[in-house]
Amino acid sequence: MSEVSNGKPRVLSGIQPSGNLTIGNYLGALKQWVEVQRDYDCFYCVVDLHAITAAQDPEELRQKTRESAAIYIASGIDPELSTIFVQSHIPAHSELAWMLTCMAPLGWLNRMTQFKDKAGKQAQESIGAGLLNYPSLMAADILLYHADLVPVGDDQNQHLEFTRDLAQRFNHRYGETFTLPSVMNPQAGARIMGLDRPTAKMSKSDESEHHAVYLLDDLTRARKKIMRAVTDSQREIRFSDDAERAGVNNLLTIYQAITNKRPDEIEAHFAGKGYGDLKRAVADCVVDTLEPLQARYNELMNEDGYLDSVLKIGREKAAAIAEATLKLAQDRMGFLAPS
Ligand code: AQP
Repeated sequence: MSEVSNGKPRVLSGIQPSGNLTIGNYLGALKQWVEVQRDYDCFYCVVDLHAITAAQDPEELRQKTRESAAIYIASGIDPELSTIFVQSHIPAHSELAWMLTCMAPLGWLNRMTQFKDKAGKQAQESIGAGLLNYPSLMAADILLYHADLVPVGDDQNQHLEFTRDLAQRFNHRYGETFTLPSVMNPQAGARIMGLDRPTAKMSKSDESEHHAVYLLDDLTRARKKIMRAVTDSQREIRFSDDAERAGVNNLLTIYQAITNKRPDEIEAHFAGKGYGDLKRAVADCVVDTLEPLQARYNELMNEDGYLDSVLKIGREKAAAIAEATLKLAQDRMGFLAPS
């Protein structure tokens, strides 16, 4: 049931406004979103319903939601080409999520590594049920739009598999209803690691000061964080899967993802150079990426009414598609239509 609009297959993706967006979010998600928007009918949402799977301060959540939408545009998402909206503005996400939650086996949910990682950091009695059900909501986000492709960092691949399995289960039980989506990871940057702990994924909710470069970091501060990144006691600058060399590998990956150069070209470029040279080169290309993004972001936040109008148009476009899919799924499941 893939829906093709203007002859283009459809893309859907989102980011949680659960903190300050990082260069991990940019390289794993936003950069690919921009790259596909001419060839696909793209829907990009700020997934605030996902953000509340961890406690959020209400005022901060509201502010981060607007901030995230502005960052999407400042990163190069063109509202004329792509549909940008806020997840909670479309009630169909919550409604379909409940229907899918009722079909999701507990065994599948319990196997999700993101759940195990996040739940593992909390006392058993304080783990919210939303954290466990997160993948059913993500499945609803994707299936409502009959998305063909979902561009994400590789930490989300297991949730994509879950979405496909759940869609198949629904289609098998109630008849063809949902499109099975495919995952799309970037060639480089699918998993950017913490600058202070290069064996852990860079996360916007990590509280350590030198863990992540945020997209809205002051440029001097961003540069400092990279110059302080953990490396190792060796000298050679080359890509490696060795855990002990994770810091250098991470810096090279950031460089590769931003410059789009080949690994062999990059290794040749740094041959005979030191870690200080590598860090300076990474800091330069990160700052060159952040500078125009921040300038555009500041303009957008000062442009009265523009962001709200983008989100209003996005909501209307998204709602029309989401509501039609929800109605179909409700009908298939046997809900009595209101007269
Ligand atoms: N470190 C990363 N490297 C590459 N891609 C990443 N993404 C996140 N971190 C990295 C990608 O960014 C998109 C949005 O992620 P999300 O906000 O929905 O949730 P997340 O994956 O849990 O990201 P965070 O930053 O770690 O958030 P918190 O700390 O709130 O849990 C996704 O495409 C993700 O793959």
